[in-house]
Amino acid sequence: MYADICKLFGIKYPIIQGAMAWISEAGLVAAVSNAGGMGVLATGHLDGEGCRREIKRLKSMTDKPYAVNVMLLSEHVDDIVNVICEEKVPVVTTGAGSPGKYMAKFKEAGTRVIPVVSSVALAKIMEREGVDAVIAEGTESGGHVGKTTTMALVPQVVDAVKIPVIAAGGIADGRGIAAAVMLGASGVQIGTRFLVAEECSVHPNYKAKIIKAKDIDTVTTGMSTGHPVRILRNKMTRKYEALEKNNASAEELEELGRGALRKAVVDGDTDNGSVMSGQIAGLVKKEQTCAEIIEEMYGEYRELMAKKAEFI
Ligand code: TUI
Repeated sequence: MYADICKLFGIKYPIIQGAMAWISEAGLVAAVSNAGGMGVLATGHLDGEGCRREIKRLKSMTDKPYAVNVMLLSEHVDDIVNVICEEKVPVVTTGAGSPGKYMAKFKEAGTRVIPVVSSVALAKIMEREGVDAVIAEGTESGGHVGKTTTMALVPQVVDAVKIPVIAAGGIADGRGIAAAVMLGASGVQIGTRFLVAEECSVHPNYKAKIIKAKDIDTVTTGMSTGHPVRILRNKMTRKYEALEKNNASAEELEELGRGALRKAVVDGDTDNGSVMSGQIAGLVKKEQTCAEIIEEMYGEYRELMAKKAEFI
Protein backbone atom coordinates (compact mmCIF):
# COMPACT_ATOMS: atom_id res chain seq x y z
CA MET A 1 0.00 0.00 0.00
CA TYR A 2 0.91 3.66 -0.18
CA ALA A 3 4.34 4.41 1.26
CA ASP A 4 6.15 7.73 1.56
CA ILE A 5 8.93 7.42 -1.01
CA CYS A 6 9.77 11.11 -0.51
CA LYS A 7 10.96 10.26 3.00
CA LEU A 8 12.58 7.01 1.83
CA PHE A 9 14.67 8.71 -0.88
CA GLY A 10 14.93 12.25 0.58
CA ILE A 11 13.11 13.94 -2.33
CA LYS A 12 10.38 16.63 -2.36
CA TYR A 13 8.00 15.09 -4.94
CA PRO A 14 7.32 11.36 -5.60
CA ILE A 15 8.36 11.83 -9.23
CA ILE A 16 11.22 9.84 -10.69
CA GLN A 17 12.61 10.65 -14.13
CA GLY A 18 12.86 7.55 -16.32
CA ALA A 19 16.37 6.72 -17.52
CA MET A 20 16.84 7.20 -21.26
CA ALA A 21 20.05 6.01 -22.94
CA TRP A 22 22.00 8.82 -24.70
CA ILE A 23 19.44 11.29 -23.29
CA SER A 24 19.33 11.43 -19.50
CA GLU A 25 22.82 12.82 -18.99
CA ALA A 26 24.05 14.90 -16.06
CA GLY A 27 22.34 18.13 -17.25
CA LEU A 28 18.80 16.70 -17.32
CA VAL A 29 19.32 14.56 -14.23
CA ALA A 30 20.60 17.48 -12.13
CA ALA A 31 17.71 19.67 -13.32
CA VAL A 32 15.12 17.06 -12.22
CA SER A 33 16.81 16.51 -8.86
CA ASN A 34 17.23 20.25 -8.25
CA ALA A 35 13.50 20.68 -9.01
CA GLY A 36 12.59 18.23 -6.22
CA GLY A 37 12.12 15.01 -8.21
CA MET A 38 14.65 12.24 -8.59
CA GLY A 39 16.83 12.50 -11.67
CA VAL A 40 18.12 9.21 -13.09
CA LEU A 41 21.34 9.00 -15.07
CA ALA A 42 21.24 6.55 -17.99
CA THR A 43 24.33 4.42 -18.57
CA GLY A 44 23.13 2.10 -21.37
CA HIS A 45 25.32 4.01 -23.87
CA LEU A 46 28.41 4.31 -21.62
CA ASP A 47 31.36 2.18 -20.55
CA GLY A 48 32.64 2.15 -16.96
CA GLU A 49 34.87 5.22 -17.26
CA GLY A 50 32.21 7.15 -19.21
CA CYS A 51 29.81 6.35 -16.40
CA ARG A 52 32.29 7.63 -13.78
CA ARG A 53 32.75 10.90 -15.70
CA GLU A 54 28.99 11.49 -15.86
CA ILE A 55 28.52 10.69 -12.15
CA LYS A 56 31.28 13.18 -11.24
CA ARG A 57 29.75 15.83 -13.51
CA LEU A 58 26.33 15.19 -11.95
CA LYS A 59 27.73 15.47 -8.41
CA SER A 60 29.14 18.89 -9.33
CA MET A 61 25.68 20.04 -10.53
CA THR A 62 23.44 18.92 -7.64
CA ASP A 63 23.62 18.11 -3.96
CA LYS A 64 20.14 16.54 -4.06
CA PRO A 65 19.40 12.78 -4.20
CA TYR A 66 19.76 11.20 -7.64
CA ALA A 67 19.84 7.69 -9.11
CA VAL A 68 21.88 5.88 -11.74
CA ASN A 69 20.24 3.32 -14.03
CA VAL A 70 21.90 0.03 -14.90
CA MET A 71 20.75 -1.34 -18.26
CA LEU A 72 21.34 -5.03 -17.67
CA LEU A 73 21.75 -5.86 -21.38
CA SER A 74 24.80 -3.56 -21.58
CA GLU A 75 28.10 -5.24 -22.43
CA HIS A 76 29.74 -2.96 -19.78
CA VAL A 77 27.35 -3.87 -16.96
CA ASP A 78 30.04 -5.32 -14.63
CA ASP A 79 32.26 -2.21 -14.95
CA ILE A 80 29.28 0.10 -14.51
CA VAL A 81 28.17 -1.66 -11.31
CA ASN A 82 31.73 -1.38 -9.94
CA VAL A 83 31.87 2.36 -10.68
CA ILE A 84 28.42 2.94 -9.10
CA CYS A 85 29.55 1.22 -5.90
CA GLU A 86 32.91 3.05 -5.81
CA GLU A 87 31.14 6.39 -6.31
CA LYS A 88 28.69 5.56 -3.49
CA VAL A 89 25.65 6.34 -5.65
CA PRO A 90 22.61 6.63 -3.31
CA VAL A 91 20.01 4.89 -5.52
CA VAL A 92 20.14 2.55 -8.51
CA THR A 93 17.30 1.70 -10.87
CA THR A 94 17.70 -1.27 -13.21
CA GLY A 95 16.12 -2.22 -16.50
CA ALA A 96 15.91 -4.98 -19.10
CA GLY A 97 16.78 -7.80 -16.70
CA SER A 98 17.22 -8.89 -13.10
CA PRO A 99 19.85 -7.20 -10.88
CA GLY A 100 19.99 -10.31 -8.64
CA LYS A 101 23.67 -11.09 -9.08
CA TYR A 102 24.69 -7.54 -8.10
CA MET A 103 22.45 -7.18 -5.01
CA ALA A 104 25.12 -8.08 -2.41
CA LYS A 105 27.52 -5.53 -3.94
CA PHE A 106 24.93 -2.76 -3.89
CA LYS A 107 23.96 -3.55 -0.28
CA GLU A 108 27.60 -3.41 0.77
CA ALA A 109 27.98 0.01 -0.87
CA GLY A 110 24.81 1.29 0.85
CA THR A 111 23.10 1.80 -2.52
CA ARG A 112 19.32 1.41 -2.58
CA VAL A 113 17.99 -0.65 -5.49
CA ILE A 114 14.75 -0.12 -7.44
CA PRO A 115 14.39 -2.54 -10.36
CA VAL A 116 11.94 -2.01 -13.18
CA VAL A 117 9.59 -4.98 -13.47
CA SER A 118 6.97 -5.78 -16.07
CA SER A 119 5.27 -8.70 -14.29
CA VAL A 120 4.04 -9.79 -10.86
CA ALA A 121 6.35 -12.82 -10.86
CA LEU A 122 9.44 -10.67 -11.34
CA ALA A 123 8.28 -8.19 -8.67
CA LYS A 124 7.99 -11.05 -6.14
CA ILE A 125 11.45 -12.39 -7.03
CA MET A 126 12.91 -8.89 -6.63
CA GLU A 127 11.27 -8.43 -3.22
CA ARG A 128 12.83 -11.71 -2.10
CA GLU A 129 16.25 -10.47 -3.35
CA GLY A 130 15.92 -7.53 -0.91
CA VAL A 131 15.26 -4.55 -3.21
CA ASP A 132 13.92 -1.33 -1.64
CA ALA A 133 11.02 -0.68 -4.05
CA VAL A 134 9.96 -1.72 -7.57
CA ILE A 135 8.96 0.28 -10.60
CA ALA A 136 5.99 -1.46 -12.26
CA GLU A 137 6.31 -0.43 -15.89
CA GLY A 138 3.39 -0.89 -18.27
CA THR A 139 3.67 -1.48 -21.99
CA GLU A 140 2.65 2.14 -22.68
CA SER A 141 6.26 3.15 -21.89
CA GLY A 142 8.87 4.05 -24.44
CA GLY A 143 11.88 1.87 -25.19
CA HIS A 144 12.20 -1.75 -24.07
CA VAL A 145 8.76 -2.86 -22.85
CA GLY A 146 6.78 -5.71 -21.33
CA LYS A 147 3.29 -6.81 -22.40
CA THR A 148 0.93 -5.74 -19.58
CA THR A 149 -0.62 -2.27 -19.37
CA THR A 150 0.05 0.06 -16.45
CA MET A 151 -3.64 -0.04 -15.46
CA ALA A 152 -3.57 -3.83 -15.10
CA LEU A 153 0.01 -4.26 -13.86
CA VAL A 154 0.24 -1.71 -11.03
CA PRO A 155 -2.61 -2.94 -8.76
CA GLN A 156 -1.55 -6.57 -9.23
CA VAL A 157 2.04 -5.76 -8.26
CA VAL A 158 0.81 -3.64 -5.32
CA ASP A 159 -1.18 -6.65 -4.03
CA ALA A 160 1.73 -9.05 -4.53
CA VAL A 161 4.53 -7.23 -2.64
CA LYS A 162 4.98 -5.28 0.62
CA ILE A 163 7.65 -2.87 -0.66
CA PRO A 164 6.67 0.47 -2.28
CA VAL A 165 5.57 0.31 -5.91
CA ILE A 166 6.28 3.13 -8.37
CA ALA A 167 4.07 3.26 -11.46
CA ALA A 168 5.48 3.88 -14.94
CA GLY A 169 4.10 3.94 -18.46
CA GLY A 170 1.55 6.36 -19.86
CA ILE A 171 1.92 9.04 -17.17
CA ALA A 172 2.66 12.64 -18.15
CA ASP A 173 0.43 14.89 -16.04
CA GLY A 174 -1.37 15.26 -12.69
CA ARG A 175 -4.23 13.01 -13.79
CA GLY A 176 -1.77 10.22 -14.45
CA ILE A 177 -0.17 10.67 -11.04
CA ALA A 178 -3.59 10.63 -9.34
CA ALA A 179 -4.58 7.49 -11.25
CA ALA A 180 -1.33 5.77 -10.25
CA VAL A 181 -1.91 6.64 -6.58
CA MET A 182 -5.49 5.29 -6.82
CA LEU A 183 -4.01 2.01 -8.10
CA GLY A 184 -1.87 1.84 -4.96
CA ALA A 185 1.38 3.28 -6.29
CA SER A 186 3.62 5.34 -4.00
CA GLY A 187 5.10 7.40 -6.81
CA VAL A 188 5.54 7.64 -10.54
CA GLN A 189 8.34 7.33 -13.06
CA ILE A 190 8.06 9.64 -16.05
CA GLY A 191 10.22 9.56 -19.18
CA THR A 192 8.48 10.91 -22.28
CA ARG A 193 7.50 14.28 -20.80
CA PHE A 194 11.10 14.99 -19.75
CA LEU A 195 12.27 14.44 -23.34
CA VAL A 196 11.04 17.95 -24.13
CA ALA A 197 12.51 19.61 -21.03
CA GLU A 198 14.63 22.67 -21.79
CA GLU A 199 17.51 21.06 -19.91
CA CYS A 200 17.22 17.87 -22.02
CA SER A 201 19.99 17.82 -24.61
CA VAL A 202 18.24 15.46 -27.05
CA HIS A 203 18.35 16.80 -30.65
CA PRO A 204 15.67 19.47 -31.39
CA ASN A 205 14.31 17.25 -34.21
CA TYR A 206 13.58 14.54 -31.60
CA LYS A 207 11.74 17.04 -29.37
CA ALA A 208 9.71 18.27 -32.38
CA LYS A 209 8.69 14.66 -33.19
CA ILE A 210 7.46 14.12 -29.62
CA ILE A 211 5.51 17.38 -29.61
CA LYS A 212 3.90 16.48 -32.97
CA ALA A 213 3.10 12.87 -32.02
CA LYS A 214 -0.49 11.66 -31.63
CA ASP A 215 -1.93 8.86 -29.48
CA ILE A 216 -1.55 6.17 -32.17
CA ASP A 217 1.92 7.10 -33.42
CA THR A 218 4.07 4.53 -31.57
CA VAL A 219 4.82 0.95 -32.64
CA THR A 220 6.74 -1.88 -31.01
CA THR A 221 9.55 -3.36 -33.04
CA GLY A 222 11.54 -6.43 -32.04
CA MET A 223 8.61 -8.63 -30.98
CA SER A 224 10.22 -11.44 -32.99
CA THR A 225 13.67 -11.08 -31.39
CA GLY A 226 12.33 -11.09 -27.82
CA HIS A 227 13.37 -7.45 -27.25
CA PRO A 228 10.27 -5.39 -28.00
CA VAL A 229 11.03 -1.66 -28.17
CA ARG A 230 8.39 1.08 -28.41
CA ILE A 231 9.28 3.89 -30.84
CA LEU A 232 7.55 6.51 -32.95
CA ARG A 233 6.59 5.19 -36.40
CA ASN A 234 8.95 6.40 -39.15
CA LYS A 235 10.92 5.20 -42.20
CA MET A 236 13.10 3.00 -39.99
CA THR A 237 10.17 1.22 -38.27
CA ARG A 238 8.51 0.61 -41.65
CA LYS A 239 11.72 -0.98 -42.93
CA TYR A 240 11.92 -3.02 -39.71
CA GLU A 241 8.31 -4.19 -40.01
CA ALA A 242 8.89 -5.25 -43.63
CA LEU A 243 11.95 -7.26 -42.59
CA GLU A 244 10.06 -8.87 -39.70
CA LYS A 245 7.19 -9.82 -42.04
CA ASN A 246 9.70 -11.49 -44.35
CA ASN A 247 11.10 -13.52 -41.45
CA ALA A 248 14.45 -11.74 -41.49
CA SER A 249 17.10 -13.19 -39.19
CA ALA A 250 17.70 -11.72 -35.72
CA GLU A 251 21.12 -10.55 -36.96
CA GLU A 252 19.57 -8.59 -39.84
CA LEU A 253 17.09 -6.94 -37.48
CA GLU A 254 19.74 -6.15 -34.91
CA GLU A 255 21.89 -4.64 -37.67
CA LEU A 256 19.10 -2.19 -38.50
CA GLY A 257 18.59 -1.36 -34.82
CA ARG A 258 22.27 -0.91 -34.03
CA GLY A 259 23.21 2.72 -33.53
CA ALA A 260 19.66 3.78 -34.40
CA LEU A 261 18.98 5.49 -31.07
CA ARG A 262 22.18 7.53 -31.30
CA LYS A 263 21.23 8.51 -34.86
CA ALA A 264 17.97 10.05 -33.63
CA VAL A 265 19.21 11.51 -30.35
CA VAL A 266 22.60 12.89 -31.39
CA ASP A 267 22.39 13.40 -35.17
CA GLY A 268 18.70 14.36 -35.20
CA ASP A 269 17.94 11.84 -37.97
CA THR A 270 14.35 11.08 -36.96
CA ASP A 271 13.61 9.28 -40.26
CA ASN A 272 16.29 6.60 -40.07
CA GLY A 273 16.90 6.70 -36.32
CA SER A 274 15.03 5.16 -33.41
CA VAL A 275 12.77 7.75 -31.74
CA MET A 276 11.88 5.93 -28.53
CA SER A 277 8.73 7.33 -26.93
CA GLY A 278 5.84 6.30 -24.73
CA GLN A 279 2.23 6.21 -25.92
CA ILE A 280 1.54 9.37 -23.88
CA ALA A 281 3.58 11.56 -26.30
CA GLY A 282 0.28 12.88 -27.70
CA LEU A 283 -0.25 14.67 -24.38
CA VAL A 284 3.15 16.39 -24.46
CA LYS A 285 2.67 19.74 -26.12
CA LYS A 286 5.50 22.12 -25.31
CA GLU A 287 9.05 22.57 -24.10
CA GLN A 288 9.29 23.63 -20.44
CA THR A 289 11.95 23.60 -17.73
CA CYS A 290 12.07 20.56 -15.45
CA ALA A 291 10.91 22.73 -12.55
CA GLU A 292 7.88 23.89 -14.58
CA ILE A 293 7.04 20.32 -15.62
CA ILE A 294 7.25 18.97 -12.08
CA GLU A 295 5.44 21.89 -10.41
CA GLU A 296 2.67 21.79 -13.05
CA MET A 297 2.13 18.02 -12.77
CA TYR A 298 2.17 18.04 -8.98
CA GLY A 299 -0.10 21.10 -8.85
CA GLU A 300 -2.65 19.30 -11.04
CA TYR A 301 -2.37 16.20 -8.86
CA ARG A 302 -2.83 18.22 -5.67
CA GLU A 303 -5.94 19.92 -7.07
CA LEU A 304 -7.48 16.60 -8.15
CA MET A 305 -6.84 14.99 -4.78
CA ALA A 306 -8.37 17.96 -2.93
CA LYS A 307 -11.55 17.50 -5.00
CA LYS A 308 -11.72 13.72 -4.77
CA ALA A 309 -14.87 13.57 -2.56
CA GLU A 310 -16.78 15.25 -5.41
CA PHE A 311 -16.20 12.18 -7.61
CA ILE A 312 -18.41 9.97 -5.42
O1 TUI B 1 14.87 -0.92 -19.71
C1 TUI B 1 13.85 -0.36 -20.02
N1 TUI B 1 13.73 0.36 -21.14
C2 TUI B 1 14.72 0.54 -22.06
S1 TUI B 1 16.29 -0.05 -21.99
C3 TUI B 1 16.63 0.64 -23.46
S2 TUI B 1 18.16 0.50 -24.23
C4 TUI B 1 17.79 -0.64 -25.43
N2 TUI B 1 18.06 -0.27 -26.65
C5 TUI B 1 17.82 -1.10 -27.66
C6 TUI B 1 17.28 -2.37 -27.44
C7 TUI B 1 16.97 -2.74 -26.18
C8 TUI B 1 17.22 -1.86 -25.15
C9 TUI B 1 15.55 1.29 -23.93
N3 TUI B 1 14.51 1.23 -23.13
N4 TUI B 1 12.75 -0.44 -19.24
C10 TUI B 1 12.74 -1.19 -18.08
C11 TUI B 1 12.18 -2.52 -18.30
N5 TUI B 1 12.75 -3.59 -17.85
N6 TUI B 1 11.06 -2.83 -18.93
C12 TUI B 1 10.94 -4.18 -18.88
C13 TUI B 1 12.01 -4.63 -18.18
C14 TUI B 1 12.38 -5.96 -17.81
C15 TUI B 1 12.33 -7.00 -18.72
C16 TUI B 1 12.75 -8.26 -18.35
C17 TUI B 1 12.86 -6.19 -16.54
C18 TUI B 1 13.28 -7.43 -16.18
C19 TUI B 1 13.21 -8.46 -17.08
O2 TUI B 1 13.64 -9.64 -16.65
C20 TUI B 1 13.86 -10.67 -17.55
C21 TUI B 1 14.54 -11.74 -16.80
O3 TUI B 1 13.84 -12.69 -16.44
O4 TUI B 1 15.74 -11.56 -16.54
